[in-house]
Amino acid sequence: MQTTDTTYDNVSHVNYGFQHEEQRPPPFAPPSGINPALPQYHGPQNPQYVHQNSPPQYFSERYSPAQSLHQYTPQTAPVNTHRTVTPGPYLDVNPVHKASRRKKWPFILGIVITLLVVAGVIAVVLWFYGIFDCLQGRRCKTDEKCVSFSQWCDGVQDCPSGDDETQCSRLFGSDYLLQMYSNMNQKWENVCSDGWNDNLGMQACEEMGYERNTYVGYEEIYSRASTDYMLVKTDSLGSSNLTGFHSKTSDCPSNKAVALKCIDCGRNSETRIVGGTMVTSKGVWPWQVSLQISRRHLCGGSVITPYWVVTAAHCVYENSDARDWTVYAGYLTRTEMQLATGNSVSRIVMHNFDPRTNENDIALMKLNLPLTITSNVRPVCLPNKGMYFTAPRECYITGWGSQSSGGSPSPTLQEAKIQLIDRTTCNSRPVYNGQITETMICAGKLEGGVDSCQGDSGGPLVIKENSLWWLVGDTSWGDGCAFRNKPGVYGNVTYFLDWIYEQMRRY
Ligand SMILES: [Ca+2]
Repeated sequence: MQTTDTTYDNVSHVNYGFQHEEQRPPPFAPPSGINPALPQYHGPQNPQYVHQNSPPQYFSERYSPAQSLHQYTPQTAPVNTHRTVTPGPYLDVNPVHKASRRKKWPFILGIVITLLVVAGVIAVVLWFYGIFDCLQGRRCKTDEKCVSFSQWCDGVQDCPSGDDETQCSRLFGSDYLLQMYSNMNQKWENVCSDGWNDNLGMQACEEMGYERNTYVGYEEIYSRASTDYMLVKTDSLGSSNLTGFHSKTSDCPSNKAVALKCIDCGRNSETRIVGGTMVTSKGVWPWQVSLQISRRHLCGGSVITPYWVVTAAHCVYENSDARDWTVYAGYLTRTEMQLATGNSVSRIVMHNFDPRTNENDIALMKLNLPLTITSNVRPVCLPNKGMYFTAPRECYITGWGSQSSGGSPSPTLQEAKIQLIDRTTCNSRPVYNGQITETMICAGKLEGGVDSCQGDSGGPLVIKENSLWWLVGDTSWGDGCAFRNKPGVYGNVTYFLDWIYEQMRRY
């Protein structure tokens, strides 16, 4: 980490980059663009009669449309016999006129061909979007089975691997509102605290991907986030379970929602020396870990549960064998770590990382044995849906990275206070010129001087909100270290939430 004392030029733009979740429908809600309505055919429904609604004046005076079809006789239509008007449907509509019948079939053939062409185009478009046989639903992830929208989150497993029922609850906002997806209303709804209990809480946490033994509890809070509540449904024996939910808008007598805490996270001991860059107390950043191979510090990481550590994908991209890695938690100096055993890794899960663009630079490490949570080893909070971190929000980065470009790793843990930089500024020509995608966040100081550097990779970018620390980013890349207009770029953890929970559930 490179830290020199310079004044930051406030960036006042809002960082919309972290708000994508709200515009995005839940993973199983009908995506607005994915199920296009069949294009309506606006051509003549019955082309033979197409002109009859607006016949030329001299016809309409004599024949109503019905009359012109069925009561027309040549002798009452002298105009046509003299061909003083363009021949066409006016003649052909006469069902008893043998000559006009023969003229009708090329016209019908033309219509049929047109319809076939339109149908062909629609088929190609549907095939192109891969939804040819799944118009009214969504495909299961693990196979090609198409499950209708009404079957998502209905409490019945329809996908062979059950993924239609796995992402039906989530935590919302910094006060941890529990929300469930209502397949009836096709939206997320708060859960009414009436009928709620710890057993349901543990079940909900487990379904999200947490271990039962990290469960903290739940609170009942008033919420204005939604006027609709999901209600706990109890069966005839009086027992309730998570799949028995139903949605009703006005049946929550307490008018309170469930706020659910699945893990005690984001707390630290605040003994930081203001303005200092060297971390002097172990409990200040208790989620920070050192990831090493053969006792060499290579990357940083953040503890999110006793079993799981978040790091950057580029750290493990070329060393993806879990057996090579050791995780050191609860240390400040590299000397201490030399004497410690550390924790072995059982699994590494890497996102679809692209080393060329640094897209999706996030990975997870699962430990063989869970970390013992102490005041020096604690998890940081994963952000919840609906949490917006906007520039120029104050944030902290920590790590044992080098203190200058190309330097060797720092012997002690360093910290730096920086600010979020909005994506528009970060993508501007003098900064990163369009390289910043929605999987990334920029933070640092545009005038340079303070930045993450080699060896900080994978480590935490954290923000304090509601008296808790939240993992907003994982250190990813940058052009040099602490150069002017080249701030640090971090993996956008908020963006990766669904992916993280999915891996925690799966493994
Ligand atoms: Ca289902």
